[in-house]
Amino acid sequence: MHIEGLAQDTLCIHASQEPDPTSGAVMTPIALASTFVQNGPGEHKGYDYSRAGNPTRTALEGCLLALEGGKHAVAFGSGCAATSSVLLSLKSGDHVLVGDDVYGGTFRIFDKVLKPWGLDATFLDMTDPVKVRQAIGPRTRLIWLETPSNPMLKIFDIAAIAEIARKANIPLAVDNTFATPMLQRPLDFGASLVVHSTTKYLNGHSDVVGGAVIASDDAMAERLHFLQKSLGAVPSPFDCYMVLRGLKTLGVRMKQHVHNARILAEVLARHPQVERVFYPGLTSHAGYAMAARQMKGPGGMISFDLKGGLAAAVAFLKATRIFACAESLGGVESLAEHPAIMTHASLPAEARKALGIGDGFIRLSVGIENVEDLKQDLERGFHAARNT
Ligand code: P1T
Repeated sequence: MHIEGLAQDTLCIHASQEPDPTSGAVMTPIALASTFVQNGPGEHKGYDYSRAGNPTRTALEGCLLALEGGKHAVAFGSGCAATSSVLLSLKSGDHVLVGDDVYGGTFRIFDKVLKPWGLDATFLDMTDPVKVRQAIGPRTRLIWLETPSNPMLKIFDIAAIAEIARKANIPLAVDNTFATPMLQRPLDFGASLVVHSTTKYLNGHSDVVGGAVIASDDAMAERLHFLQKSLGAVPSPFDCYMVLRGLKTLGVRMKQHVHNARILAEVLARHPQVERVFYPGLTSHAGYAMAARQMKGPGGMISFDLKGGLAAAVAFLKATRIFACAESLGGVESLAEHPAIMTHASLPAEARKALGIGDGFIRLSVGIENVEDLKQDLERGFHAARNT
């Protein structure tokens, strides 16, 4: 199908998902084979061994690249595998500028895995792009950021930072997991790479762990394909199928996530037990104007500071019935978690403190349930927190 000119919602359902030419099956087949027959040595139909390439994976990669507006997409077995593979395209002695607020597992890759190998990283609040330019050193080979960031929901100006990166001849990688291509396409703003944990909104049903990188540049993509094949952190054909299946409803899901999150953020902002709310759709949020410029909606993630510290936060997280206390995000079901103890435990205590991830800090992944039910559920949490 010619996809030029088709809208994002249509691409989710049709891009790279042609009916199977051999049977006419409307849904993409799951090619479980680990190896592919060759007419003679090196004579094959484009696939030789499933780690190097797989038809179901190709279909997923095609859909992701259509959605992000890239030239190449490379799928991985997890978001962390996608992140690691991008970083392994660098070498010992190189330096990376990293947004100061990233997923705890991403921080851990920099701090505990690649620092001992000689990859140097500086974590920096990128709200002011001038500071990014000033922090670029002679060994800086990559700029990496999340926007909205995890878990503070900071918004960084992708176009301004991409322009700084371009002038310095350094690629900019944007982890677009929180926004998804439905709300923000970093390559359109000049980023070179988009990274995803497909575990989250892209799959959308909390039943797959996966990742992907979408690139605008041939050489970078070639290197990533090489790393995908060489390191072998590839997704299974079944998981590729699952993400493709989830992607079909990404458009409608994101609309509902945003709808519900907007309403809940307002409820939290007015609540007497809430100290502060972090949601890019609230006018009180530091990144509100920037989010309105570069995003089509402020997303489905909200963080807030609950009054009463750890005891109140634990009581809250134990009391909600619809918001399950669990790590991860982006599924149809609502989740709540405590970043200091859960997703961001691998950050040093001082780094968490500097960011504002305290004992009463709670992160919500707002699902697509009925919003009145979600409101009542939050009130259940507040009620329990009051009694601590
Ligand atoms: O879990 P995995 O698929 O490996 O993805 C890692 C990852 C990468 N980037 C961002 C922005 C993420 O949020 C994550 C994973 N995050 C969680 C599990 C979480 O609860 O925040």
